[in-house]
Amino acid sequence: QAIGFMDSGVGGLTVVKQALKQLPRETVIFIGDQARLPYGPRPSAQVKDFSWQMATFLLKQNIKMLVIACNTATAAALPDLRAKLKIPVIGVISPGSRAAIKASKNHRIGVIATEGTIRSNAYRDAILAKDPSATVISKACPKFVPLVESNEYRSPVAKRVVAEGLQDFKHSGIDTLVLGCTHYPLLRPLIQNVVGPNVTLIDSGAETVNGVSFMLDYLDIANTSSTKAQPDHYYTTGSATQFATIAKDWLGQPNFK
Ligand code: DGN
Repeated sequence: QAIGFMDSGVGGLTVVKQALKQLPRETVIFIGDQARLPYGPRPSAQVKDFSWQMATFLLKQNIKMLVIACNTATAAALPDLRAKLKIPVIGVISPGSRAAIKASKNHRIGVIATEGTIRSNAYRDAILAKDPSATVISKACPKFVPLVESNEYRSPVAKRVVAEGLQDFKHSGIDTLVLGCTHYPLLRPLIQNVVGPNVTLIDSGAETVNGVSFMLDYLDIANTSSTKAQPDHYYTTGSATQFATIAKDWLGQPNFK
């Protein structure tokens, strides 16, 4: 049985990349809802609806675990999906918050994400629940996702947009910045360049996959044979060509269907 990953677009591939590295025997089935992207500005009820539709699609492929590889969908739909599904459901916000608290020495943590995630206060609440002494400085960066989806994430335009988006953090004193949208790790070099080398960037993907690995062991559902039980599959509701270009660049050469 496979592990299902879902995102509004290609961002979830940053989580898949970690899964391919850390869990090479597990089969990945991924869906990106590029036709209806971005999720960030949409009302939470609609994101919940779309998330349910993607989860239903993945369930039909007989997945054993669902990873919501999208912060916006995690903020809007995690409790709902957990209540409705019989398989374990893992989101990216708790793991990202945990990693940020672990990394921060001065308890000043920045969070960048979509409008939907920032509006939900999910990161602030999760960080403060684990570290009440933390100061959380949040900023929505709605211009970042389109840069990634249009495959412009290394362009001079991206450099300018990222610099403008992160202005607020210049004198904020943060030592840790959460990339609270799964698209943002593709902009990582540009983001690091703006905030400087002393700020630790948190990519919740790696931490989320640690959680997936733990759950697989804990529930005794890891694939124990030496190879994948079936090939990985990647689906998009949008343009397969556009998806494939970014996926190839980011992941290497996955099998597409
Ligand atoms: N990748 C999604 C996230 O982590 O929030 C959001 C992208 C979007 O739809 N704006």
